[in-house]
Amino acid sequence: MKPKFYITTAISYPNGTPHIGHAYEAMATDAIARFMRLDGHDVYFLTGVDEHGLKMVQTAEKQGISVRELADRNTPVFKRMVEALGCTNDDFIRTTEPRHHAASQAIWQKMVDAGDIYPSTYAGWYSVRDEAYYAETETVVGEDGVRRGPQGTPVEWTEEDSYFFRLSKFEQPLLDHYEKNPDFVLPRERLNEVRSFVRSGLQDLSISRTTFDWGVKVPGAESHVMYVWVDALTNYITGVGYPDTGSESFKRWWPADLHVIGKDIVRFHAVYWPAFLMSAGLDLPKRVFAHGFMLNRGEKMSKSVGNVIDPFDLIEHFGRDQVRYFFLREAPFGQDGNYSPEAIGTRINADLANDLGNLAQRSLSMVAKHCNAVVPQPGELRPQDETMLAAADALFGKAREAMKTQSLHTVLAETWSVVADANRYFAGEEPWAVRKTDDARFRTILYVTAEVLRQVGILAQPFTPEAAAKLLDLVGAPKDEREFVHLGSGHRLKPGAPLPNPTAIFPRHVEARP
Ligand code: ME8
Repeated sequence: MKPKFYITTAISYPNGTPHIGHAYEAMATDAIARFMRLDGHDVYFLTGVDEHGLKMVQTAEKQGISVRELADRNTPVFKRMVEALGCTNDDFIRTTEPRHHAASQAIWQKMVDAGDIYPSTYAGWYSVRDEAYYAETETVVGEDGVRRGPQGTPVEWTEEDSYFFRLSKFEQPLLDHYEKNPDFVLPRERLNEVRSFVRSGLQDLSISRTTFDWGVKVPGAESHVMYVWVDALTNYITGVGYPDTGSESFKRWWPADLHVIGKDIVRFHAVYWPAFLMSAGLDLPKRVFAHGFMLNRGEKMSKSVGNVIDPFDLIEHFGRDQVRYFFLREAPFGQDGNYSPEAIGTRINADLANDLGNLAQRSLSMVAKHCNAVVPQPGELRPQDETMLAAADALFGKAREAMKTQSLHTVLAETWSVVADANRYFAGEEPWAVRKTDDARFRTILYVTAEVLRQVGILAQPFTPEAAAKLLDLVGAPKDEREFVHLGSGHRLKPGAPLPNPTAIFPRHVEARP
């Protein structure tokens, strides 16, 4: 039986349409899911939307519609975005679904049974935009007189009857868990932040609201709805069949292997979520990876600045694979990155159209024209051929090593460095000149180039799935030999295999503005 890998994105608030940050997270998670599948894992990939919370309530009020209508209007757009990006998710969860209410009530009950939930009154600061409670010491009053939380969003004073979760009880267990599992949160800096937050002392957490009724009802206290983060985090277990912990699905997939989230919501995933799970007697996820923010030329996207770019426009303008490649290559995964239409256009032209696309086009056209459109028979290999093939054969080890810490950009950088080697090799060997004097050598150069392209194609599949499939067709890689076990020297291209007519895999992108 294959090893399992359960991976999730955060679930987005559908209080508006999706932005590039949502798209970034979805494509990165999809690339990891595809990588793990190609690397022999049985993968379950969950994404979805977080439809409860005060932010949804307030947005609906502003728009003069019901919260349900707001969710029904935007959720399908998130679903379409995930499809437009080519995501291979197995499920798309909405937190308003009955299965999710049942799961949230069940985990709540477990926490009650453990003695970790008690009624009291909350009085403190709340940020609607972050859907987060902050200690007074975490807030500051700005020059404009507005009090803001640590993420810069306004907070409002909130006082109401509320149930509390005994978060304070989990201070030491959490610290012990971080100590024993130093890769529980990556990148490492994020774990350090979390650790110092926990060390500074955990207050019990207000986990229900009584001033609005949009949410999951608290079992046995119908006037309370759960604090949105209690039910939102629970989506990760709803998605695999909770509360039926005896089900095949739950036993197979839980605990999650990887939660991919943005750096602004680490506290919820690395403090609250493991504490809820410990209280409920459930296993903890193996890892939380916090990616950075995608900034438009260094600035945060905002409607008022007018720099919000619609993911659908980008995909339509540049192409799905191109957008995926750009975002996953441009910024180290885990750090902030910048994008602009110019930067996307430049990268597409340089890496995809020129480096990979041209090499494939030039070499395979020669094969089509001069080698009867079959994989050429190589002659004896020279040292430079061996070196070139060895670089391609070494790729898989490097990629797998990089993926152990979700270093997506490293996988791409290593792969494209072999593409650069192959360009140097091809230019240096001058097959167009050699053809006139030494046909066997000519075929060898083309064979080696095609074999390098095969391995590059296999490794590019998680990132640029359509173009990679096309490249693999063009070099004659059998359809059932495109997984990572087929990388390296054991599955070289078979001389004589027929090849289709070479067509461009990545068109050059001339105009840079969407
Ligand atoms: O936080 N760049 O939802 P959300 C990169 N519902 N990532 C970004 C980003 C940007 N500019 N802006 C947001 C929520 N994100 C909760 C999650 S999970 C149980 C509940 C990321 O719609 C953000 O960090 O505000 C988060 O991981 C995801 O997009 C959804 O953000």
